[in-house]
Amino acid sequence: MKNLPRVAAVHDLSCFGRCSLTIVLPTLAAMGVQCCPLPTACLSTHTGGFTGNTFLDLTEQMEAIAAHWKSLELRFDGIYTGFMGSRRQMALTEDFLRAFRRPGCLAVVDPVMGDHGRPYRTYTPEMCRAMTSLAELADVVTPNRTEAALLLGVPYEELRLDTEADCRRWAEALSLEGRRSVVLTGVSVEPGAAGAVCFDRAAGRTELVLAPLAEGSYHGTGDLFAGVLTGGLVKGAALAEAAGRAAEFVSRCARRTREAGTPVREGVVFEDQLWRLGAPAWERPPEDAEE
Ligand code: PXL
Repeated sequence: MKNLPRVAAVHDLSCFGRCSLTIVLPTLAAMGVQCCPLPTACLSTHTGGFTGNTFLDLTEQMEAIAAHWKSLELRFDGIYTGFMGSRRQMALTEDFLRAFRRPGCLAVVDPVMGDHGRPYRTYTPEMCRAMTSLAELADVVTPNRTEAALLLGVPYEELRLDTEADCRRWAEALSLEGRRSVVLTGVSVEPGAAGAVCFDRAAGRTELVLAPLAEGSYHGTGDLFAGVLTGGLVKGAALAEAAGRAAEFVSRCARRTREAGTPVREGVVFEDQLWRLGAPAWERPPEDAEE
């Protein structure tokens, strides 16, 4: 049997309130991808909707873990980066990408910086500049509208995603002249649908992927989207196919969360939907097909 694809996930561990590693680890595992966390920080909760959270900075551990992994000559099929606790962590993550990136290893940078037009509470302008520099090393970036505006240095109000032409224009503007692929989320160009616009550098094509619009906005949906996207890409899916699957899954989980009526800050409910990400019966090895 083939080895599973292996992804290093540079992200925080927020112990309550679904986001980052509490989403990414189970999601990648459900997709049949080995996820190796490189934790940036340990928090009692995420920083959106909770106050008084603890914050243990793991910058030094990041360096030590990366050094040990280097001595073990570990290889990854993908490196996925998300929430960062400090500017120094972004520089370390750049070093990590340079050290572990080999031909065939895909770097997905989710430039986590903010939402709804505002940077997150812990993100300074300096950190946003460092994230822009980290994102320049990516094969694929996955900004939301707020993050796209920060990456491009344009006012949030100017970066509108209401028409297909607008979506294409901004996705292509984020591609660094075609050097990186872009999945710009938060696109809503037709009633009742939401999704992403994808610029695929390999195909030189820009495509919209849409899923049924789910009312409400829950923590962790960006991390869930980027996790499913990364899993799909390291398993060999084309960009728009992986993004379409991610949009569909996030939409389904958001609808399910609304039905459950859980508080927004507790995050998107996804655990009982993970089975949907598993291999379909026709892709399972014959000895498992009956199970
Ligand atoms: O989902 C993004 C995210 C990740 N990690 C932490 C956060 C947030 C958003 O608020 O606070 C710690």
